[in-house]
Parts: sequence; C-alpha cells; structure tokens
Amino acid sequence: MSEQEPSIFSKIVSREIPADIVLETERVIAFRDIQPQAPIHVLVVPKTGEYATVSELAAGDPELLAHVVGVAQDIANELCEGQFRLVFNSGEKAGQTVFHVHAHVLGGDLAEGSLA
Ligand code: DGP
Repeated sequence: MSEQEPSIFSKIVSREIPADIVLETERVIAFRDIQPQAPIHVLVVPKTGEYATVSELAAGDPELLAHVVGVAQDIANELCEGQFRLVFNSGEKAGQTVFHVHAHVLGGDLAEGSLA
C-alpha cells in the first residue's frame, strides 16, 4: 500500500485528521465511528495500512489480528459490560468503504436490534 494515497484511517493514525480516540496501543488505534450503527460503535484499526481486509491480515500477521480482537474486548469491558459484536466488512459488495482493515466493535443493547 506504500505507493498509494494514505487511507483516511492512516490520516487518523498520524493525527492529520481528528477522531474521538478511545484507546491506542503500539500497533492499533481505536476511535468512535463517525456514523454509529449502535449505541457503542468503535473501530479498531491496525496502524499499518498494508492490509485491506481481515483475510489479508489473518494471512499476513495473525498476531496483529489477535491483538485487534483483544483490544475489542478491552473496549467492550470499558464501554459495554464486556459484551460486543465484532464485524469486519470484506469487499465493496459487503459494504466495505475503507480499504484499510478495521474491526467494528458494536455494543449497547443489541439483543433485539436489527444488526443480524
Ligand atoms: P466499512 O464500511 O466497514 O469500510 O466501515 C468504514 C467506517 O468508517 C464507516 O462506518 C464510517 C467510518 N468512517 C469513515 N470515515 C471516517 C472518519 O473520517 N472518521 C471516523 N471516525 N469514522 C469514519
């Protein structure tokens, strides 16, 4: 991805554009989604922009994927009683709009929600 324009999420990582950051580690940044789909909606984004999808991340750096999941749990522990839905959109037809891998952490009371 190095020869491409930095993604919008890389610009958040580098603080070129602002975001409501809830947690940051050496390898990921987590911030609130600008268009929330649930009472709690946080994106967990690897700082590296080299992986577009979760499958590329799983193949290229499984430890980083495990770290993304661990950070999602930490966020849920803080914000929504440790209970959450984890979503990775993979591909345009699945609704992916930003091709810099990211996990959607969705929480709040989703048991009767429409986000099946
Ligand atoms: P996806 O559809 O899976 O690619 O999700 C991209 C999400 O990113 C979407 O829910 C909206 C969010 N998003 C896009 N641009 C920005 C931004 O500049 N700031 C924040 N906080 N979220 C953004």
